[in-house]
Amino acid sequence: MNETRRAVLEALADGPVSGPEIAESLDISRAAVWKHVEGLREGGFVIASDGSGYVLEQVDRYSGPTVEYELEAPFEIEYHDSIGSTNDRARELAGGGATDVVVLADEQTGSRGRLERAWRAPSGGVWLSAICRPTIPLARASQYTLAAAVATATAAREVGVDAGIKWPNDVVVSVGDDGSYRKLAGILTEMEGETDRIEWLVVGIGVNANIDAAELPEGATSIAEEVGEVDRRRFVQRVLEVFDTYRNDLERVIPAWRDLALTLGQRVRVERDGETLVGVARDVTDTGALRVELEGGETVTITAGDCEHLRPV
Ligand code: BT5
Repeated sequence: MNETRRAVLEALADGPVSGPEIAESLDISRAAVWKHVEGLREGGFVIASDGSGYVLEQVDRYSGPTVEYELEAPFEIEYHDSIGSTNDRARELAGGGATDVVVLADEQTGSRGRLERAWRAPSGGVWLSAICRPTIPLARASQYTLAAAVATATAAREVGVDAGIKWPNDVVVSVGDDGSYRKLAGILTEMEGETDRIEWLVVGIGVNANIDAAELPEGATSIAEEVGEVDRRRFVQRVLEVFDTYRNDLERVIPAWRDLALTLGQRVRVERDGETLVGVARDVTDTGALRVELEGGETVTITAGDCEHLRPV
């Protein structure tokens, strides 16, 4: 949103205020005020007008301008009702030099999980990809992914979902105390760069927000299923705000991740170099690798892959 439109919006939020008053205080024409008011209405802001002037009444629609409004993080939002994959679009923008842009969609028709697995993304979810250009070595990039998991789990907990993190970065709700869970959100980070420098990083976050479980794959859950529908605008804002806090303070990511992790202390099955290993997950390293104590007593470090929670023996 450009500066003038933002200023008009702020004046309306403090309204009622008349068109001429806004025109005078911002030093623009009355016709320009009218154009901005119409533009804001199209962007999802409900603006009433009566004898005393214009006033901002409601901000509940899910759109780029409404998510940017009152967002306490420096992201510009590019919103789509429907798109193939927000990560694909973000990669395209990143290649063109964009930074701190978030591609947000109501629905995705060709979204991806890790290892090119398909990701179901019907209307009603929160599907976003954030473009970042951090000045960190490649080895620390995983902290951005972990920060995204922390942000998502935190925002979900704030709306009452009993969410936790399953290594490496699934946000899940546990069911029963035997280690089983339902998946609420997934994260896919993609990047370009060299060992000592990251060119860009796209952090893709997919959260099953206002979706019926029937529309999701087996083993998945949604915020609507757990606690009822949420205000997606506010939810996205919280995810981005918490993510922004942690990306600016990477030292805090691993401790926060540990606090939210359901995997630590669990019996797990993991794959390493085609080998299946079973043991108890003990900790994560500074780069987010999982430390697993095997049944024979040896401890191994798993840097990437999938992990399954098992029933305790
Ligand atoms: C992930 O992969 O969990 C990462 C998902 C990232 C999706 C976001 S949405 C915004 C952005 N744009 C994209 O195109 N992608 C990102 P993975 O750990 O590989 O899990 C994939 C598996 O989760 C699939 O094989 C299914 O079993 C399951 N799955 C698919 N859709 C799901 C959903 N909506 N909820 C829960 N599980 C799902």
